Amino acid sequence: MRRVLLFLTVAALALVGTSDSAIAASDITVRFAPALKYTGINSSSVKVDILIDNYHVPACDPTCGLDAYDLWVVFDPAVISYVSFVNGEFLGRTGNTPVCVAYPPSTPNVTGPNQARLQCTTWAPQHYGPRGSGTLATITFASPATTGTSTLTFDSRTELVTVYLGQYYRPAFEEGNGSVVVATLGSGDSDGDGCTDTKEVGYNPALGGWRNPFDANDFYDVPSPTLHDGGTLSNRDKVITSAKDLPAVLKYVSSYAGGPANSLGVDYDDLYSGKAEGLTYDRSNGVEWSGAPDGYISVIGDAMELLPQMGHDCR
Ligand SMILES: [Ca+2]
Ligand SMILES: [Ca+2]
Ligand SMILES: [Ca+2]
Ligand SMILES: [Ca+2]
Repeated sequence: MRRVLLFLTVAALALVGTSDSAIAASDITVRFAPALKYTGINSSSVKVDILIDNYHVPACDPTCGLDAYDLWVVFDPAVISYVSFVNGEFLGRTGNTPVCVAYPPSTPNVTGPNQARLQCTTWAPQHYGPRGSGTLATITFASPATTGTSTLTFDSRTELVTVYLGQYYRPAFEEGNGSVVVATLGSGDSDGDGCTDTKEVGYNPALGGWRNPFDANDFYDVPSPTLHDGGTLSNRDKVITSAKDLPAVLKYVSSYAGGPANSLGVDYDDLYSGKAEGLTYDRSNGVEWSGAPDGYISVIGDAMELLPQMGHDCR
């Protein structure tokens, strides 16, 4: 995903040339961090930061900065519930005093049941507001006794405001959406990728953490000996190594769904338990780690997804 966004950004810059205002419209971002937040059920403190990157307003560069913001966060109330919203360090960074109002979900005439709003402004500012990057706010959710995934997005009314010489500026910005994944913490392996749910929601990637317990593609452990060589799914050993997993994936490189066998005689479409065996080795660029099969196995699209996971161990 990050690679795709980078490509789109580069493509957009190429299209607009060097126009200051057009670049400014695309290089400010407001995003959730972490973009993926994992939690167990029955937590009351699932915290997600809202970060701003590269805030500036070309019309009053380099003097002015952020004077107010109005964040509308949309989530799935069937999966998580809203607890609180607090202003971060960014808005008051230059010495002004932020004044904030938080509107919980279902505030009459303001927010719907799936929205929370945080409005902060600097009252009688003595200084120009901050420019650059920092933490705008932190939102805390609770996860009830149910599992699921809630995406986090910004309502289109979200805005950033700069006041300069009596003019109001509301620069355009890119939005980085997020997700909160609520999992049952136990010894089970909900997605069958070899890492228990508990390990997947942990914070250490080398132990299988920072992953989604409902995404079977984010732990790139594959059978070796390969299905092509008569192996079975039980040849996955719950650890990702250069001795087994990398050569197994490389063996399938240049095979694709509906295509002929590659130069090693490996055919994506050969069946294993009624499914194309290439599916077991095929990945794409995922949110944090490898993502779902995309029908083609290559060095760039697949083996390169495995390398950052080398040594990750769920045994
Ligand atoms: Ca798992
Ligand atoms: Ca997983
Ligand atoms: Ca392995
Ligand atoms: Ca692929």
